[in-house]
Amino acid sequence: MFELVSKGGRIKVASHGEDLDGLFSASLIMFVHPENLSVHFTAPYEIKGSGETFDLVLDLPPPSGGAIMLVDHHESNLSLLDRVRYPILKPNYPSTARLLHDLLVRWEPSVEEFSSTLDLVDKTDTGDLDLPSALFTAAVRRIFKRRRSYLSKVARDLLARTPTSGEDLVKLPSLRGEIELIEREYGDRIEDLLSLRGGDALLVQMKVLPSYLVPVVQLAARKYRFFGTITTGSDGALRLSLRSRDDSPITALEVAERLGGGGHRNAAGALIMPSKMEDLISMIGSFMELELITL
Ligand SMILES: [Mn+2]
Repeated sequence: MFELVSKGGRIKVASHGEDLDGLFSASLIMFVHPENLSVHFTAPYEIKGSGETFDLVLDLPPPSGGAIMLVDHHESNLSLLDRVRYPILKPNYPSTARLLHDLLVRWEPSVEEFSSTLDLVDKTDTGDLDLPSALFTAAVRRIFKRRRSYLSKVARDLLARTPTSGEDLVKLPSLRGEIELIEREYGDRIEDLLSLRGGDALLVQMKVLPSYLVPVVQLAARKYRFFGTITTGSDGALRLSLRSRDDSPITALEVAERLGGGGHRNAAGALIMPSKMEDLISMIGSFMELELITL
């Protein structure tokens, strides 16, 4: 099946450009097929409706233009497999990079040397972030928004450094400048946020903080039974990202679904019009004490 990458011809790959799983999946392909490769970093909301065609799609929904092969672990993409000639989608995998590694290793045993980084990828992709890995994800998202072709450099850095911790990630030479910039500009606010006492429910409306900092803001989530971030899209709609703990009287998914969104039980999201904010506040407020802050 890996004729696709082994045949030596030009291959066109799309991977998720907003997190470590997508980047490291791209890194593994760069390792096994270094020549004649074009990697496009994109996001689910961009590629899903795209008429473009790819040879290989990683950690993303397949485009409506179709793909030869898909390697992915998102259950939500199962309904789109008719767009792919050879789909490999395993929702039980914690990361796409691990699935890709397991497929590649049979054919190219030397990918084994990157297995120490896979534990870190699994951890970050299942939402288990520490401050350094959250800062890494924020930096990647900032680059994705501004100059995404630079992400190839970060992907190559991951191969060269084989990071095994969040500390390793923020030390990647290609990211140092970006991380320092974020810390300089927002370090104080981040520190305030992370020293919050915790409680029942907290919603953070991000007005001054840019939306790429959501992964960092969400570090405060574990101190609350219910937690959400609210960012404003360019079209004026509000993007909610919700988290709940098992001791919350209402799950993130229940709230998201009532607002037309979806996701997982304790991590879900929705896109709402600003006029729906009242509904959101009264819905959560009817179950527990709710704090709302703007940052
Ligand atoms: Mn993933």
